[in-house]
Amino acid sequence: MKRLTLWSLLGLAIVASAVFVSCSKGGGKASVGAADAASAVYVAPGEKDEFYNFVSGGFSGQLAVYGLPSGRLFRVIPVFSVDPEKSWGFSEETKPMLMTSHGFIPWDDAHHPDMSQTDGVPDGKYVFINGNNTPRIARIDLKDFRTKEIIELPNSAGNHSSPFSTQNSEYVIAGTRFSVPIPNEDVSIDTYKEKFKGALSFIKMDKNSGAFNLAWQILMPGFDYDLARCGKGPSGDWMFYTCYNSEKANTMKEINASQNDKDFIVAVNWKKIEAFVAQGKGQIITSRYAHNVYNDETHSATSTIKTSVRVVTPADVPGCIYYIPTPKSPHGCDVDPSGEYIVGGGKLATVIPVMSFSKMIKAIESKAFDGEIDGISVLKYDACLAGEVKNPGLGPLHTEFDDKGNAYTSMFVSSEITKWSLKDFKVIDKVPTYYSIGHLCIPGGNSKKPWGKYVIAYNKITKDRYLPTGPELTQSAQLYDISGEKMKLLLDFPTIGEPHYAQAVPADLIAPNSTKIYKIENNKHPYVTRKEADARVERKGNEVHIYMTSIRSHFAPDNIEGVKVGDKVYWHVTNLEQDWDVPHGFAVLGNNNAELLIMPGETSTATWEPKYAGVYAFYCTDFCSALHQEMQGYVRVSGAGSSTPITWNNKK
Ligand code: K7E
Ligand code: CUA
Repeated sequence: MKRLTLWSLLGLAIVASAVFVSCSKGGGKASVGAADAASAVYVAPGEKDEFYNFVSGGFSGQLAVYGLPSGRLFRVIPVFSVDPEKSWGFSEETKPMLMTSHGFIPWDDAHHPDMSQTDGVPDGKYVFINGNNTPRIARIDLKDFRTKEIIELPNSAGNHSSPFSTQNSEYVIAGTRFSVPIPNEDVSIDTYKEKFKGALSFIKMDKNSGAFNLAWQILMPGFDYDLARCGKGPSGDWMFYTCYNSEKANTMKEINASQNDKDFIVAVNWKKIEAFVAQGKGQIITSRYAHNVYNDETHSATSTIKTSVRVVTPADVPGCIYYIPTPKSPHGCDVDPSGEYIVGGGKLATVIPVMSFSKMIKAIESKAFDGEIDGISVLKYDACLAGEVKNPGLGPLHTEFDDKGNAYTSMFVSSEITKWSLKDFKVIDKVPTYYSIGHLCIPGGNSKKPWGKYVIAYNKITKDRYLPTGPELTQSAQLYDISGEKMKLLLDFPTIGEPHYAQAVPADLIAPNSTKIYKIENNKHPYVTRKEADARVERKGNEVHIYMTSIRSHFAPDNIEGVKVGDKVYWHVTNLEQDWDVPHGFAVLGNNNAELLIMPGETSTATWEPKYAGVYAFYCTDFCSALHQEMQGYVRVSGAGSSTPITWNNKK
């Protein structure tokens, strides 16, 4: 009952803080003059932004790309979603990317973009992001800003403490927020305490190709593994996960998972476990999961169902896993640039606990234990504690770091960012956010080398900040200057979906490597048409394959006859352009799919099953030239029993 009261109070505090700040309009001393702020974020026409910002779309399943400091939206990358604009999940080539062991799933809840790293510094190659609901991890290639791989995670549910890269992207790491029976089977939920386990997954990444491979899973006690972070520098061999529900409650978690005064940060020595696994330790168990890979040469994805995974239990890997007690259901788990401090965001705690990696190692060596849980030693809190940040605000969640020895923690309940020093753990500054900040991001702020110029707040509620759009308002980001002692609010900008975590890096890490075209001679699509003279139509039973080309400003062929009702028509359209930024589109009347939007040198396929006899128009959907309106054609559909032969022409 007491906990319930606490939560109710926190709920009131959210409302109170929102009302309070909404009355104070603009944030008082925290904001600079409007003209100064405007010039600080102004990117003049023709100029480019200094940073890319990759922001999770939350329940949109997508990843948004903004420029900083302008806050301009450049691109929405479909990941765990279908996107009619880009035909993602609609074209034959991309459908396999959304396959899972449960079939085609065109949606997920994407929270945590993380970037590949080299020596602890973001390297601009890949962004990883989690699907929370049907556990998946995606890899997005920053050469062409496309999702190239999605791996499903078996034995997981609520893939939230994911994905986080080790300091050389040897592994991308994922953890389950909801424990489940492993193997999952038809058992009473009351068997939670005995049967349910929390899987922590280690996905090996090939540094050259980026290819994923689910290397092993650790079957942990049935807690809720909430967030995670890899160590760096001295702690580079370790992973840290916050967990709550050490009560192992399976009902009324709001109360029952908030009983213990402390939950844990789990410290895992992945390097040692890797060595154990290399000796064949652990066990291969049956588990079904999809592994989807997009091939840059065939411009097509394949989906494979895998049937087993290696699992290890803590008992298999002695000396590799420890619990560090951490106050009150911690959420965020963040490691400072030196790799020495691990910050827990105890969302119900009144302080921010900061753990010391070197003290943790000493505590392990001197066996400063406080008992054990399921065979895992619990370290003494005081033996690992570096210090506590006092009076940081209410509801600490996530922490990022600058390059001057400071940390910035988001305060969900009191809607503010608190800046504090890693030297003495004293609060230096606070600024209000509008409202209910979740994650925050500093360019490189989770790495060894932050580019500490800005902090961006990602907020859950915007109330009166924007023009109203009915009951649902946009969620938003706010950009603050952190180059001085005091944080200064510069800009609000709306975001897509619900922004959780984000990554930001200097533009010159990515922009120079950006793909301009796909070379037509490298196109190995099975239905490619490399030149207009090869354009044709082939019937195979009731399948009709149209080998079509597009180039400014016509399709070949553009008149087709001989399709019949009952046929399945595949439009394989190759864009012959070899010029940057000249896509062509394709759409045909009555198509149950989306348009195709085909990049230079790419082949893409729309499937069409015409229902009625008649003549149908098709056209290019992308205004590609002065004669774009002429980029059009007709297909004749005859009755099911007709004998109209397949013919086509290549009129220009
Ligand atoms: Cu704090 Cu899903 Cu990272 Cu959102 S989580 S806020
Ligand atoms: Cu091609 Cu419009």
